[in-house]
Amino acid sequence: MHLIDLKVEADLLLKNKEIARKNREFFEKNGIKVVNIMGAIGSGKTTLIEGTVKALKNSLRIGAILGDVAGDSDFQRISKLGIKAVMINTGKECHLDANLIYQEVSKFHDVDLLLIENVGNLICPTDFYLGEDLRVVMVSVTEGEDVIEKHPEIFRIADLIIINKISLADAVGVNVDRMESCASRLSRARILRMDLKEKVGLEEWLEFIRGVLNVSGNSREG
Ligand SMILES: Nc1nc2c(ncn2[C@@H]2O[C@H](COP(=O)(O)OP(=O)(O)OP(=O)(O)O)[C@@H](O)[C@H]2O)c(=O)[nH]1
Ligand SMILES: [Mg+2]
Repeated sequence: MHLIDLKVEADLLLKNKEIARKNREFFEKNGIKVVNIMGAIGSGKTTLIEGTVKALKNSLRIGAILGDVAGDSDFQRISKLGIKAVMINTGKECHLDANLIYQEVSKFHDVDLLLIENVGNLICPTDFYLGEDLRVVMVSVTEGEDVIEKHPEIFRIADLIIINKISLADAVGVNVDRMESCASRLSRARILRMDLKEKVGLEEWLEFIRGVLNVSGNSREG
């Protein structure tokens, strides 16, 4: 990379950090807990948000931001659950950035929990802090046993790593133990095995977000 490119990249990341700090201030001022869900294309990020919203929407005010390069299918899936949702199409960019989130945050001033689905890939979102409380990185067994090993950086910044679709592991010839030990070599994050189709791991996930984000699932029953 040329020196001038490195300078442009450093400036961009610095600017992103500044705006993420503003997002952070907004979230803290309004008591909003924010989860940035990153992960591989098709690994189950939107399905996880659907499961979370269905389980918690009667006890918490939940909002969602759905990031995709193009299209509104994730937005449609989440909107029809009756929560506040916004779609961000990034066009040629393969990640959300703090400024894109900043444009939308005021719409979520009255939520308890904001779930952000980042653009599906395991590279670009790594460097772009959005002001979130928790970073989740999701992969599924169908991306192959070596998917974690090939994308170390994003797993290093994760607070929680999810390995989804585990009931398909035998069918695709993947050893989940090996995926998990690779993740634990890279990161001290908790690792959750999941299969959203079979409802495996969803309860643990719900407990995790209640606990780590210190939100009580019983505070707004009704
Ligand atoms: N068998 C199986 N299929 C799953 C599971 N979780 C999600 N899926 C399916 O996998 C496909 C992709 O799931 P999504 O939730 O849309 O994945 P995503 O990560 O949001 O995908 P992008 O937004 O395109 O990156 C859908 O057809 C889901 O129904 C699972 O645990 N097991
Ligand atoms: Mg999705």
